[in-house]
Amino acid sequence: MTDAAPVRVMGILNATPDSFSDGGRFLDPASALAQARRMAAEGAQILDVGGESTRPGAAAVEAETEAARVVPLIAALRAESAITLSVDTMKPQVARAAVAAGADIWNDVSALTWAADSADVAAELGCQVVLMHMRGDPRTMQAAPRYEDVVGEVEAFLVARAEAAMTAGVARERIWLDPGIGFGKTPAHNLTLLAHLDRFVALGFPVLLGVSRKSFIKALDPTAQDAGERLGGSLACALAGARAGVAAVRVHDVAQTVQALAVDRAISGAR
Ligand code: HH2
Repeated sequence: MTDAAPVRVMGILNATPDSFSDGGRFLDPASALAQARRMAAEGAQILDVGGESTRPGAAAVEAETEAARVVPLIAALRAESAITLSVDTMKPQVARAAVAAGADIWNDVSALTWAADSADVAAELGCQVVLMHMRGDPRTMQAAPRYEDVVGEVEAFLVARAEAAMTAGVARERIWLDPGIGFGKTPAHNLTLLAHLDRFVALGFPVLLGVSRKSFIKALDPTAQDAGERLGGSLACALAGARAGVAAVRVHDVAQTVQALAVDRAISGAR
């Protein structure tokens, strides 16, 4: 039997016109709600609702526009379900409104660096917080990223951001870490991080891994030019995460990921 907790699956719901893989599909509230229900039925334990794309080169969105995309959706989901809800935003004012509407987690790809008061707001909200590593910002991050030691540098950044959050008053047990696959990294950097996920797990915080359909997969399979053709690579990464002990994987393809993780876990349990 395996004794580690099963990996949780976080379903991605992008209420945006321009996300790299599902942009425009769930901007309309009825289709967003239908997708959320589908992902919950398929076994997602967390839903991550975003209103601003963070794909390389994405345009920034005003807080009011972003809040208008995500807050009514979070309120509607909270009214009908007890599922854990996460809001994917860098902006404290959007996080504040989302938590008031029922979000449990603030997933911040800027690791509470986007605004001067981000860490204070996170402490005040008392929600869980995901601190993700990114180099630069989404507009600039893929311009020739360089590291001497990508694992060590990402690790040092995440430890520093966790300390800053705790200094501001965020409780240790509310903090998650995420190495930020694809955020200011070459395909080789992403693979090195994926090969050393145990280093992040060893820091003692739950680790979130977001790899689903990301473009580094096409560096390994040039036929996978479209994001929708990267399921196999996404599942391989999810299994690597599970074996390294991550707490959750953030995915577009919930049913397939739940099945792959269940089979992998059953094989481990049969040893
Ligand atoms: N990746 C994306 C967005 N948010 N959050 C965390 N914690 N970790 C990630 O790896 C991560 C994230 C990018 O993926 P997606 O939401 O599908 O696309 P877009 O940013 O274009 O909306």
